[in-house]
Amino acid sequence: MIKKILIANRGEIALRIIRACKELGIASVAVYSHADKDSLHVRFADEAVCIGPASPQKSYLNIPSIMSAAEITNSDAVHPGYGFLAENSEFAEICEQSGLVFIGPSSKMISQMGDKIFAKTVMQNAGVPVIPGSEGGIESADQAQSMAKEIGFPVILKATAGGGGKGMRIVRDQKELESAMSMAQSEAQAAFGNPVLYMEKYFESPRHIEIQLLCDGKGNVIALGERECSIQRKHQKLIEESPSPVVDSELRKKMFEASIKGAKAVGYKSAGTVEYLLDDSGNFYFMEMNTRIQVEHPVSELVYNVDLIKEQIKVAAGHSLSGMDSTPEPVGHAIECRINAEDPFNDFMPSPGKITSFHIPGGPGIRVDTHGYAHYLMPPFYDSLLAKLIAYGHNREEALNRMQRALEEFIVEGIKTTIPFHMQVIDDKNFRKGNFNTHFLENFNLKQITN
Ligand code: MV4
Repeated sequence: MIKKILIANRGEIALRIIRACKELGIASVAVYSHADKDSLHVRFADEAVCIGPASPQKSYLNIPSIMSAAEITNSDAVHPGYGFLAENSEFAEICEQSGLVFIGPSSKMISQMGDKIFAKTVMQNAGVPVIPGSEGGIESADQAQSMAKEIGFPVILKATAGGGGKGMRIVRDQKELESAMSMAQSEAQAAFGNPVLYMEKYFESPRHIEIQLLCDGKGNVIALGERECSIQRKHQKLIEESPSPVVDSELRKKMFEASIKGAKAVGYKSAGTVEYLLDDSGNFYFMEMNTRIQVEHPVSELVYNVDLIKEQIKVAAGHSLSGMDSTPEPVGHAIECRINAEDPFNDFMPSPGKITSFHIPGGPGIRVDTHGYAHYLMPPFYDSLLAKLIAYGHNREEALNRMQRALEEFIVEGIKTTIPFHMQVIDDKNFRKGNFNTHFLENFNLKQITN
């Protein structure tokens, strides 16, 4: 039984978790930094505890402060959201040791999947297709040269402690390899405290497709479709949708089978996501597994008619998923635009500050997850996500048409946002046709508009 959840996060995801708690009859505790004292998560939670100054290191990443807040409020579980401590195995371990339910997988699972080489190896052993490349880490420049010769250029170097694109290097021929290796190693050491790299065949124009899983840790695994996440910029996703315009029921079935096999092999529990690259021939390859709830979870919720946060809390409380269809069919189409406080006409520069006017769209098929409101001061200390605008339709075209009109209804004044950028992408011929890959935004010609 979970009676009170401390939410170790802020922003829209903290609100999202509070909503799930209310629907389940569970009390919620917000934690907040000095910069967030006027935030909606503080107002909507049943209780709120200040955990430190604005700096993330001193507040949302401050484990002793968060543990104290859990103790004084008599919380019996912690929901980490995404980012911050969500994939910090030490935090999960401290929760486990203090008898607090960490709403996520075990600390051991987080550290195992956090080691990308280990994750690839266990998935490969479970029969999941993985990106061809080194087995294990790279141990020397000589070894790297012979590996690259075997794999064939171009190759990509990745940090085993990385993920999401940090510390990666594409290497196109053997004379670049040694210097690329030493640069990637230093970057990895600086960013993650671990210099170990692995090597993969570099795919020139893949799609990024991920499978949403929900697992009860008792052997029941449900696959809640794929998300198409190819529209990204500097490894930040900007638009996600489900289903993918290129995944048919045959490919979906294969991706489900692989993902379920992998999750069962590692004994996964909680919500999780398996990331794949998909090539032009319809082959998919495991890249990494995310052990958290993700920003883009709402598109899966809409097409599978499920509340992923409530389900995540229920399995953490020991509920079983037995008797449920492990591969349900998608109904309709959902697409999400991330509305960031950034200036798309100035290299997506962050645009924090006071929101002077705020009007959210509505009507059929529209969902907005946001912590914004009129007169809210968007702080400069955290990520720039202000709102997730999600459109649902019977099919992709209806979802896109709803998205377009909802973007037109959305009013945010006082700061710059990515709304005008999204309007142009949703209008793009190739985007409309579903004809894009991970390089779409590199080649996208954003029309300068001033207002
Ligand atoms: C790749 C890849 C091609 N081949 N791996 C990994 C993290 C994700 N955010 C991007 N990643 C990629 N991994 C192999 N084997 C292409 C990407 C990738 C990418 C890589 C470098 C620069 C920009 C990129 C944009 C999208 C995807």
